[in-house]
Amino acid sequence: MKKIGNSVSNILCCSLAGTAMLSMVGCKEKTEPQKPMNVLFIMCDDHSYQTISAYDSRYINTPNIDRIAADGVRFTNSFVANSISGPSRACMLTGKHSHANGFTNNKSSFDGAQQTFPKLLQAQGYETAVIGKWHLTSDPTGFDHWDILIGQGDYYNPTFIRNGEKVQREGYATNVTTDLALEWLENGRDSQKPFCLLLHHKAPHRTWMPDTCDLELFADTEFPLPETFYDNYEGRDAAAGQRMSISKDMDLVYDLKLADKENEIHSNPGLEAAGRAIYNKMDSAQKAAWDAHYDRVISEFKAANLTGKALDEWKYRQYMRDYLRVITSVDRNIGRVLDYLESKGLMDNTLIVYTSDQGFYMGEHGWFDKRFMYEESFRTPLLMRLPGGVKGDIPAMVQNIDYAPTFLELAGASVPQDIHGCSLLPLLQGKEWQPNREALYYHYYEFPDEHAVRPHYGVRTEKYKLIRFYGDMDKWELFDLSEDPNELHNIYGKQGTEQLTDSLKTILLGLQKQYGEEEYIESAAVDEK
Ligand code: SGN
Ligand code: CA
Repeated sequence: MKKIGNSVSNILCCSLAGTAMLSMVGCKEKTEPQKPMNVLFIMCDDHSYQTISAYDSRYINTPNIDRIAADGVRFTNSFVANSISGPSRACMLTGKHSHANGFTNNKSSFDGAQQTFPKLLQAQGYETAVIGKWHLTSDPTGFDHWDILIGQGDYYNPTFIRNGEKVQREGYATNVTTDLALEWLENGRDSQKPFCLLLHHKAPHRTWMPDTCDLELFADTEFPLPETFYDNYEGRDAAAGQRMSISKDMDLVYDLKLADKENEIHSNPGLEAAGRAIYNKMDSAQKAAWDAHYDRVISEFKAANLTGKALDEWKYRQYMRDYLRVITSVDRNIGRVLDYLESKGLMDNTLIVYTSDQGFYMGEHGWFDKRFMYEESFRTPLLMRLPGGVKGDIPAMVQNIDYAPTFLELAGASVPQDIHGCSLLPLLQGKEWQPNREALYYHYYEFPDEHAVRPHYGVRTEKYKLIRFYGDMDKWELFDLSEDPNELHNIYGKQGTEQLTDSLKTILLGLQKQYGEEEYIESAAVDEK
């Protein structure tokens, strides 16, 4: 793929680029009135860029998701502001970092009275809808139509809340969510208005339950272990203290579906019971398909009697198989949506976005889950297809707070001053772009939680990352990403890094001031050990 856009050499600031775009739209309207571009914002939950073939072809082929990239752009340096579901969604809706939108962790409730891009698009004449995972506790606001899963939602026979009414639906969540989206596109919306549809799948969230038709895929695939699978976390105390290890924390019955009929396999009692309860919620046909697959896996597992590294590696491979089966269904359903848009002539006036609420560990560092500011979970896939826009790779460092201003600028709406993010539209149009920030700011707050990731904030430049973990530990980490892309060597406090550390702390403090969160670094300044 060719490279386009470069944040370093640009001279225009974000707001100036925005002004240029608005005047361009204004000029166009004089001669040729056009309906504003539709927005189809597709997001999956926990979809790693490692498992999208447009990014990485080691594990799976995702031909349909790749169609978006092939005809549009692939952001190669796309990041989130807070690597966890609810907070990430709140950042996207508001274009603001977590402390400013108030949804800092998954236990929060979103203040639906605040400004969001769907509300601003409604004011601009758009018809808006959210279908699928919502995860913000309070009811959606700013949507003409909403049909959301409750909390995380179930993979099989999920209950939705449709505009306030509970509806239980038979079938597999990714198929059902796609059906609902297609139904709204076909019959539900006002076709006189431009639309903005948030199609947000629950897949591939834990516990990675495949559709019955995909259960036999990858059955014989022996995935190579990631380079850092046996990381010993030396020099990284927060990494050592997590509870998201495939070896120690991935549950045989709950995560890996070894709920044997003989009741001989036992794991964490709470998780084991939850695993058996999930199975019991399926209907008889679903159970039969499930048994036809997992009963064989269970008997082979029992016969192998694995221990130690052999057991760890079996768990990793079983996790990969289920996760990739779930992605196969996601990709097939994205294909259905793209085919629909093509058949209705909507490809020429719809911006299509594909992303995830964060990245995910596919065994790197020995982990599943996310939360850390380390690369695999700080990054997130981002593909966009803008009709008439450029094609290829965009290497600029972008963040999920940038989506809201992008959609607003595309719609011809002005971008409110209090939005932290920066519109990506100039990048999509091949224009010069310079973000309104010196580097990326990150802050994860949720602690204590089931995976024991300590709260932390940090800054990332193109070459370096500085992180401060706080709470029940007070530790800094510094990585030279060009020398150490796997972030195994914490060089914080090492001789010769003093100047670099000072300058990164200055950038960090500057960002915290810019975003109005400086109290964190002020308390951090006490610790200069
Ligand atoms: C659930 C999962 C966790 C996961 C969080 C947050 N446990 O609690 O493994 O980290 O969601 O995920 S589970 O037993 O319920 O599957 S998030 O993407 O929704 O933020
Ligand atoms: Ca998630």
